[in-house]
This record gives sequence, structure tokens and C-alpha cells, in this order.
Amino acid sequence: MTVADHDRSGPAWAVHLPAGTNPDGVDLAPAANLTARMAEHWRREPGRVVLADVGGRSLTGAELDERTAAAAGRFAGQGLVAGDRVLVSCDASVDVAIAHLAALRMGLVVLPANTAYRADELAHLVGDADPVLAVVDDRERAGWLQQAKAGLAVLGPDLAVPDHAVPALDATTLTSPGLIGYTSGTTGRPKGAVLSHGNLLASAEAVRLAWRWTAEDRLWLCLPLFHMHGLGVGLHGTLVAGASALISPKFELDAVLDMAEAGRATMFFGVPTMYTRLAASPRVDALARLRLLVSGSAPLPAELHHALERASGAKVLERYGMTETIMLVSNPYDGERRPGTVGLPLPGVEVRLDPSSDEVLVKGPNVFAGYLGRPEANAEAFTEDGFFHTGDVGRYDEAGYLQLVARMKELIISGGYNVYPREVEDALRGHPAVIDAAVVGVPDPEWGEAVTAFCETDGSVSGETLVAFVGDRLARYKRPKRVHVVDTLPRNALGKVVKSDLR
Ligand code: MCA
Ligand code: AMP
Repeated sequence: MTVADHDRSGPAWAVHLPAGTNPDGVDLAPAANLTARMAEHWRREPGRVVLADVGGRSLTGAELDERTAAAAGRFAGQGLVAGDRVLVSCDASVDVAIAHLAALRMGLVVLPANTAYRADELAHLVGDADPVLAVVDDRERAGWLQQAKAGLAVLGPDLAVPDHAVPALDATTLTSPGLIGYTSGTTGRPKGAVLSHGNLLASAEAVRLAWRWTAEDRLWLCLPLFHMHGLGVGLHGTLVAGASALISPKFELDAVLDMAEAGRATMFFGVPTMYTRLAASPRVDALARLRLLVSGSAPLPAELHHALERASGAKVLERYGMTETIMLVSNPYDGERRPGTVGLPLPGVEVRLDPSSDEVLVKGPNVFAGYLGRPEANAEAFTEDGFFHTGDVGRYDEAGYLQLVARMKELIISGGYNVYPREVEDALRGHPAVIDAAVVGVPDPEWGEAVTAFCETDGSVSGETLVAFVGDRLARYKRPKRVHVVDTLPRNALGKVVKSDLR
């Protein structure tokens, strides 16, 4: 079925529902908050395994219920109360999932932070959101955090502090904040997108319905748990569906193929860079054993979609999301999956294109209410009738599927990670030999876009030195893959660098 075959009288998203489902009966907030919804499953089927890791550890629903309650007690013992903020920066593991869920259950607000962040990037988050405690799995990052805020309490993901009385659990409301996801939005330094329990629950419910996610599913979860893809979709989606996830701290090609061959999982979520590597493997046909392969966070080239299908028979399902909105648009599970498109709005989501710019505007229970402490940015982020400006430019294809054709925001997406040119340019300008710098994304077969810098210098520095210089200051994935030292940057009559000439 394509959207053209679909009954147009209902919402556009009804195409995602199983045949015979009445869209009016869809409830994207079927519990008081996100964790209450998860806990329903733990109580109903206490013996079902819900989380496992590649090391062979596994937890049933009853065990996860108990472990998260105990972890909440430990947070309480450190003096934390509902509404307090906790920064979490750890490689994916069952322990960090427990700490995260415990925090949500007792009403703490989680600030997930990339483990690649360096001192300045962490200091920005700490200065902006003022966490009272950090959960970190690395001494160097713990030290940077404590430099940024003297006296900040830091625990490892095992929360090795004494047990304490368990506070009230699952008692927040749908409007209570649950997560603050840092993203640069359309401009400037990273801003904290405040996502409520209602936003997180609505998005998890929407993908549960659209992707036919059931308790029988096992997700191979090798995405980081500090971005919405791994956390809001992978972890929350699993637990809202009453399903299970196998957590791996790293994407490893052979591990994914072994898992698929052995039938250890039914679903895999990845970024296009992962699919590029999978497509190059002679064992890629193993992917056909999975019920569902989802791609997102960056464009999946249509040729890659076709190559994967030719080699394995699997048709990857591409979807579109953002930190501020979690999941927005998806190709249908049952209908046609159209390569080069992101599909149709997910349940509850309204999408429209700005008539003058074709910018994608969105509204729905999944969309955040605003950035932390940024009244000006918030005023610009929404239309008068409450649609959020995504900064992505779209158009509809002949079947009514959304295609993302450009970005209005100055964003480079490398391997599924966002890199803001301004941040890299500022780091380069911090080198005494650099007069000016311009950073662009250059199409790249592995990373999608490769961060590439052009620098006007005094002649005393090499490109390699500048790459290393940036690498010491910013997360390493932001480091330019190439720095070109140039005599002059192309500028327009106003003196502004013409980036299109550089690309
Ligand atoms: C690692 N490196 C990178 C990247 N990742 N360089 C550029 N871009 C990257 N994304 C560099 C490292 O700095 C290192 O360089 C070298 O590659 C090897 O590092 P390693 O960690 O071993 O790399 P990898 O394991 O091969 O990582 C590639 C990856 C990873 C698996 C594709 O980048 C990844 O997990 N990406 C997914 C990110 C994600 O979850 N995005 C979702 C955000 P050196 O050795 O020189 O230091 S967007 C989102 O959440 C929204 C809601 C959405 O729509 O999903
Ligand atoms: P983030 O701010 O990290 O949440 O990144 C969100 C951005 O990633 C979106 O605004 C899009 O530009 C991009 N994105 C996510 N999924 C897709 C996709 N399937 N195709 C193209 N771009 C995507």
C-alpha cells in the first residue's frame, strides 16, 4: 500500500497502523509517564528477559524493576530529589541503562553527554544545565566535569554508593522533564532541548505501533545511549514495547553479522555509515534473517538501499528524527519502502512544508516545548501556530513520501554524528598561526559527509598540525578529516566566505 492507496479521510499517519486499526483509538500516552508504561510490562511478565549485554549478562523485567528501584535509592542517598539534573556520559551497558531508568523513575532529569566530548564541550553542558551529579565511566572526563563545577558528585555507572530508602517511583507527570538533549539546533552553541515524559512516551509508542514492535522482538542495540537514536528509540522503544534489547558498547561488523546469522536478534537499528560497512561484507546476506532493519540520523543513499537489497534481500526501513522531536517520519512497515525518502509522518505527527522555503515544520505530542533557558531561540523555533522549525528542507515525491533535499542549518552529519562548522572554525581560529578558517561537509563514501577545513594561515603551520590541534580541543569525530591550507578564502563583496565555492 502506498499513501495514494490509503483512505485520505483520516490522518496521513494512519498508513502506519496495522490494517483495521481505527486511528481515533490510538493513544500515544497510555500511562502516567514513560517509566510507568515500562513498569506495566515488568509486572505483567516478570520473568521475561528485557535487557542483556554482549558479555552474557541478562535481566528479567522483575530484576530490572528491582535494580532500578535500588539505583533510585542510591541517588536519593546522595541527596538527589525529583527535578534535579544528572549528567550521564558512559559507553552503552546494562549498568548505564539501569542508572538512566532509575533517574527517570524518580523524576530526575537526565543530560546524556557524548563520551567523545572533551573538557570544553562538557564545561558548556555543565555551565548551561547545572547538573548536581554525573554518572561517568572514565577518570579523565570525571576530572573535566569536576573542573567545570567544583564539588560535582561523580559516580561510575555501577553507582557504587550505599543503598538507601527508595524514593517515590514512576510518579512524574507527562509534562515533567525527563531528558535534556544537547544539540545546536539551527545555530550557535549547543542548546538543551528539554524533552518531557510525554514527548518520550509518545515517540516510543509511535514507533512501537508503526514498526510492529512486540514482546517477541530482540533489538541488537549497538548505538550509543547518549543520543536519541540509541536512547529514545532503541532503549525506550524496547521497554515501551515490552521487548528486549541486547546491548553492545560498540558497532562491530562481525558481531552484527554473527548475531544475525545465529538468529540472536530480530531487529537492528543503525546509521548509514554502519550500513555502508555491512554492505561491503561478503556475509551481508545474513541481514535477511532479521525482521526489521532501520536506518536514520543521516540520509541513507538510495544506491546503498538498493545494494543492500540486492546483496541480502533485506529492505532497510528509513526514518527521520531529531533530538528536539525524537521520531518524526518513517517509511511504512507494511507499505512500500521508498529509497531516498524518509516516508510518512509517524502516528500523532503533523508535518507541513513552509510555503516560502519548503522548510519541514512539525507538530505533535513528541515535539519538545523549548530549549533550556533560551527564550529568544524558543521564540524563533516555533511558528505562531506551534509548529517547530526543523531546519531541514523537504519535498514530497509522487507517492506523497517526504524527501529531505537540503539543510537550512549549517550542519554536517558525519557517521550519524552532528558537527557544527562554527565550532570547528572557532577551534581552528584558536591556533596562533590561523588567520581565518572555513569548515564544510564534503560528500564521503564512508561517513556520508567528511568534515573538511580550509585555513588562511601565516604560513608557519601544516594541515596535519591543525588536525591534531582541533583533536585536542573537540570530540575527535569533529576533527577535520582534511585541512587545506590556502592563500585566501573565497569571499563575496561583503567579505563573507562563500562556502559553496569551497564545497
Ligand atoms: C568515529 N570516528 C568518526 C566518527 N565516529 N569520525 C567521524 N564521524 C564519526 N561519526 C573516528 C574516531 O574519532 C576515530 O578517529 C576513528 O573514527 C575510529 O573510532 P571508533 O570509535 O572505533 O569508530 P567506529 O566505532 O567505527 O564509529 C563509527 C560509528 C559511530 C559506529 C558509525 O560513529 C557511531 O556509532 N555513530 C552513530 C552516532 C549516533 O548514534 N547518532 C545519532 C544522533 P581517531 O582514531 O582518529 O581518533 S542523531 C539522533 O539521535 C536523531 C534523533 C536521529 O535521527 O537519530
Ligand atoms: P540531531 O540534532 O542530532 O537530532 O540531528 C537531527 C538531524 O539529523 C535532522 O534535522 C536531519 O537533518 C538529520 N536526519 C535524521 N534522520 C535523517 C534521515 N533519515 N535522512 C536525512 N537526514 C536525517
